[in-house]
Amino acid sequence: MKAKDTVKKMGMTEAIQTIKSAKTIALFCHINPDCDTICSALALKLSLDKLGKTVHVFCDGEMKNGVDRVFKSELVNRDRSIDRYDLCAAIDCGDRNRVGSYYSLFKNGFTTLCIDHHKQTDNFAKVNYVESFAGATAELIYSLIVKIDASLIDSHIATLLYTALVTDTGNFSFSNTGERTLRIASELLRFGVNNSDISYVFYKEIRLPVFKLKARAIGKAQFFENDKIGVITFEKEDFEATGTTSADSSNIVNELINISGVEIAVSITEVKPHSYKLSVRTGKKADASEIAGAFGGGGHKNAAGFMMNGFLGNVIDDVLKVCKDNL
Ligand SMILES: [Mn+2]
Repeated sequence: MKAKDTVKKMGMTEAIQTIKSAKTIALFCHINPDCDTICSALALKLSLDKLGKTVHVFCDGEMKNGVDRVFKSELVNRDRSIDRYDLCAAIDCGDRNRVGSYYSLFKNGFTTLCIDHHKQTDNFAKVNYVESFAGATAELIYSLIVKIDASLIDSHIATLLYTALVTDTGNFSFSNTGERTLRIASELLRFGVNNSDISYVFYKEIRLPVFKLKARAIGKAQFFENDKIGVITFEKEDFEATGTTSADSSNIVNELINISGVEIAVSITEVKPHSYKLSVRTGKKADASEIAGAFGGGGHKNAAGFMMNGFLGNVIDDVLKVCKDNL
């Protein structure tokens, strides 16, 4: 336990020093933002605002999939009144490309910081506070805020951090849910977080059009390699028939990985003609980040994503080859 504790604190002290000495701070979320990147950045912003710092949040991407339900989008500040921040911090970004179009602004900072929990991080910032075993970047953000001044945390900040924990750990069910994840979650509940509302919004509630999309997609799911690989596809006609958009397909792949015996589940969503967004979920054996990595994408061991172009049949063939090698 001692050795692991030493590793755990790597970068944290330096991260706190850089934050404390900066007056102007820009926080950068990753492209295709999820709750962890957005809620972590906003929780840090709202905390540092209380210390009188000027903190702007930048995000190259639209808020969707319920992210917009837990915070006010006007907090994501896209104004460019400051060219050079004292500190630029990338939140939940496993590599520099995840910062997206704001990367030039990021690297122009007097100093740069990366706060993250992804495995393939390339230490692209001057200071890197990275713990790949953390359940969510929000765990690191919580630890930072507590170290800076625990009294900064209020119910709104706690709700943001709790939401990030819930969504990045699959409602505390993925293997990345650690002892610390649950301890932090329990500490956050003391601030009046409505945990059952958050679980309902992200894990139970479904709109009727999305329910119909799900039924359609599940109806045409295909299975390969003795039913160890499941593939689900969403094409333009599926969205048109149900009154949904490609954003509505995001979590349906989880239905496939829950089938006993399925080791790899892939969802293939048409985002524009001949352009597909792929999401991979894996069971105990396969590594989703390796599969995504083969196509230039990234993620975690059990959940990863990437883009592919071409005809749907070829996309399925190409991804199946890599999946079979990973079984
Ligand atoms: Mn994350």
